[in-house]
Amino acid sequence: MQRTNPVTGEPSALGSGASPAVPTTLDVVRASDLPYADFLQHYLRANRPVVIDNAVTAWPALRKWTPHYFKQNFGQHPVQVSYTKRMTFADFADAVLASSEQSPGPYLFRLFFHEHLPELLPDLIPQNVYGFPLRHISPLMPERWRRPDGFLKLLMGGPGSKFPVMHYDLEHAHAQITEIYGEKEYYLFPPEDTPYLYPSPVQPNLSQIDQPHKPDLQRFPRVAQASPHHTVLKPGQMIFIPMGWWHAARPLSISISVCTAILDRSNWPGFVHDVCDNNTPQGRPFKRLLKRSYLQSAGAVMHAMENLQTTAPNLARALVFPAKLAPISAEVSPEPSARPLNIRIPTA
Ligand SMILES: O=C(O)CCC(=O)C(=O)O
Repeated sequence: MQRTNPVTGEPSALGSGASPAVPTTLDVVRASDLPYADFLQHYLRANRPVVIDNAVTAWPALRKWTPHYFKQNFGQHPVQVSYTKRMTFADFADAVLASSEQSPGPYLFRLFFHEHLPELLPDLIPQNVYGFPLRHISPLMPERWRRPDGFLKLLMGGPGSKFPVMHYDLEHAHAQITEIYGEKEYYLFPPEDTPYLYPSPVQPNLSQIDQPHKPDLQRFPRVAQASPHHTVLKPGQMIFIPMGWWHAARPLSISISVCTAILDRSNWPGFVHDVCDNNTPQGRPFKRLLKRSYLQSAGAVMHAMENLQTTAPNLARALVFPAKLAPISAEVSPEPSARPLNIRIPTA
């Protein structure tokens, strides 16, 4: 008898005698049952993915954003679709509307709001409290990573399209993606599955498996030993993707969502290692040492400020500066979305 993938219902890859493991369905937790402190403890700091239902309910974007809305209101605006592709929003929206499994259209993943379309920011207020970017906000962060919006960007595509490649995020970033319109499917794999996921020899955070929802087991037999996790994200839901977790995303219908990065004590050591050791050209050891020393000291100060706010909140409030140097939640931090940041996002 032919085996089928229990999620997609499609035939499993043939010929290897193995089939992909049955995906684990990701936990879905209602926002009303998940105080922010619990999210930090049970998911963010436990490096465990989760889907939060009703993470945002009041965003005007939930009522307004469709491909037609963007076409009518921003049609002539150029959009950076991918690293190499730019087109008008009208052409992009038409391509999304025409996208199908047989003839996939483009998938937008490089449109940073503050840089390209700050006019849309008021539609994302109030901010998603679970997507609070934490240390990205701190004035102690070097400018390159000081992003009170957590690198807020727009993701959009139609059926048949997909985020180009299964990957894990660089710099040990945690990610959160909030669905606004339509449905998008995610496959996630934990960091310990890396040996089974065929990392690219050139860029090891990218997998060579092109269709994680129905992997070709003849080309990629080891994937049968991996532990897929699965969900379909719906409007108002957010997925939290912890650092190092491989993820692949594909719209099941026309899908519009937004994405941010989160940096805190849980991913700080990995972040410091990546930005000081992994990405720095050889031959500048002194500069690297200075950068590492600065980030380690800044991390220690932020840690102390964060601890003070949780262990002695009244004292921290009276002192004022702990929340300024290292705000621990959206409650103690100003809304970032209301004002353009006037920043350039590095393209490399
Ligand atoms: O398209 C998606 O939902 C995934 C986005 C993502 O993984 C990324 O921007 O790194």
